[in-house]
Amino acid sequence: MASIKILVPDMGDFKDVEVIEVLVKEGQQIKKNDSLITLESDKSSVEVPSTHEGVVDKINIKVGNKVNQGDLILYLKSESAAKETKATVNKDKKIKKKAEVKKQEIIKQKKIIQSAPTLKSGTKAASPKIRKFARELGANVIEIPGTQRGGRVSEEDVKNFVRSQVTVNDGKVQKKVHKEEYSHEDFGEIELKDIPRVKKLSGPQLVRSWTEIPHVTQHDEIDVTEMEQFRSSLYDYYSGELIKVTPLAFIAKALVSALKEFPNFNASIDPNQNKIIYKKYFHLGFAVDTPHGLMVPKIRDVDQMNIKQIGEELKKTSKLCRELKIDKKDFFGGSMTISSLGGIGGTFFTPIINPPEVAILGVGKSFDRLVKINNKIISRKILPISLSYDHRIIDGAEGARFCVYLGKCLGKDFAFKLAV
Ligand code: CAO
Repeated sequence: MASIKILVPDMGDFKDVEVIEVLVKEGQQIKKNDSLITLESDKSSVEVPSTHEGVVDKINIKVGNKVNQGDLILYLKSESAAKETKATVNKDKKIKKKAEVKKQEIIKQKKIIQSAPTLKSGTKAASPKIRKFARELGANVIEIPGTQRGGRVSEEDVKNFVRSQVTVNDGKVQKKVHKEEYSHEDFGEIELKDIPRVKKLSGPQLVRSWTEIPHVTQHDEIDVTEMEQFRSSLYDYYSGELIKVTPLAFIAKALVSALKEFPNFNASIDPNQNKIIYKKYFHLGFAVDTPHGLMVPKIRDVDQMNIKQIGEELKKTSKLCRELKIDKKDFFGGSMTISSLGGIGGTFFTPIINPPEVAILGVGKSFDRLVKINNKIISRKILPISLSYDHRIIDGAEGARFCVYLGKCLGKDFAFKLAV
């Protein structure tokens, strides 16, 4: 079996082109024309095919290397190569022709061939279509934060990025230039750190929500005195042990009830068909504070759970998030989100809707308030809530009714019913 060298072919004007992907492994059996490596210049990327079939013996190239015509890619053990020695001259011509065709293809179409999911830093995974789309909008795909698996860039990421880079002045689109009058170090010592990965991923989604959705936030207060008494009196029927559930489990149950009563809150807008999608399931999102940043996993079919099960599911899911063991799919497919800061503190805030959902319920920390009832001053437990909703789908009156309904669900007449 002959050992032959596979070299980088003629790439025309392309010099010092970066290897962004090695597509074969040592010991791998490959066919003629199988792609060996992907090269990427600032204009395009191209896969280099094998000139022979055989077994990859030794790879001489790494991701990140800069290569030119004639550089050694790998050694290939090939039976067919031995037979073909005589025809080498013709072969060379064919290879050159093939490389020439590739070159023309690159120049003419500027077509970018899909790059690998694992890339060295400084390069980005994106399909040829997305790269082309980004280029057409004047964006460099390398600068765009990708929200897909492995940081892959989607069309939506490109749009969000471009939107974040421009302002519209008198109908003219202008590139945003963030220029501070002074730099931070002019005022003292500073430290530069990378934005954590989770925050980088959630950033474009938050910008999209903030800039695209007309938010209205309705604040309200719910008297949860009886609910709280009931919560602290929950015992396991068999073991007699106290059941520890936080108010959030009750709030989740009440929210499901409200979603059934107000289907507009369990909906999404389909911008392509200009329609409203009504969801028949009740998968609630919960904002979870983790050391890596905010995550919003979904708990599925909350309508089929009792308070205790919701409490357990909440603990399990938030643990998975904090240990970065949560499945990516669990961040999608929600009905509505609850963002509870009740365990930390504070009252009202303006939660940002998590698209494609159309509403989010913010929950603050409950507090005691003295109120006059039947001429008596008594202490009641008050829960502050802040409901943000998409005004394109939900009217103010409906938002207010939703809050009133939630108040009833968590109020003295209904809290007990929620537990079953
Ligand atoms: N009022 C008063 N006390 C509350 C409360 C409320 N609304 N909500 C929770 N508490 C209490 C709990 O009962 C618990 O008390 P004990 O320690 O005595 O049992 C304590 O506060 C801590 O609760 P918790 O926060 O651990 O649990 P939770 O079920 O309420 O919340 C979770 C779980 C995962 C949502 C929460 O841990 C978390 O990460 N919250 C932050 C969410 C966030 O960052 N939101 C902002 C997103 S930006 O829009």
